[in-house]
Amino acid sequence: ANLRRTFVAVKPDGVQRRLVGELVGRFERKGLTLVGMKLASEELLREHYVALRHQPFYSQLVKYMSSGPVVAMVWQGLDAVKTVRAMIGETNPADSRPGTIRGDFCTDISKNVIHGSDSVESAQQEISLWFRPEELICWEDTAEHWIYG
Ligand code: DAT
Ligand code: MG
Repeated sequence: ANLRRTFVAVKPDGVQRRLVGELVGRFERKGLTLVGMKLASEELLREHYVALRHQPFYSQLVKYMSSGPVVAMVWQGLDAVKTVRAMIGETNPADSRPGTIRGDFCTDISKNVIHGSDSVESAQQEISLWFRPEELICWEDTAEHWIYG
């Protein structure tokens, strides 16, 4: 199976609005496997969004992302990068369908609750930026038989 890992972060607005449980619950119910999770508030954010450094909203973005703790996570599963992006919705909440995370929980592009890696390559980069190898736990998922064909 095409088991992949992806990096997800609940942004400071999601943490402040007590959405962490709801969002973790969605990924659990989907059948993804949690392999890493921690509360972080970091300088890593500049590096995390380095590809956007020339965008007009970059300084606003870094300020927002550093304004409180984020919950950094790694989720594993079949095509997990693509699956998580589909669950999150579009960058702009207004373009995100109801049922997606951004479609259900936010309205403003600059407070859009959650991050998910946009490609397998960026997932690998982001996971290694945010987590040390020993912080990622490989565990026997006893429900696997009920989730994969
Ligand atoms: P995504 O988070 O959907 O991967 P992105 O990587 O293009 O989107 O941008 C990162 C974040 O930057 C995004 O979640 C919110 C913010 N952002 C993007 N475009 C923006 C814009 N036009 N105005 C304000 N913030 C923006
Ligand atoms: Mg992105």
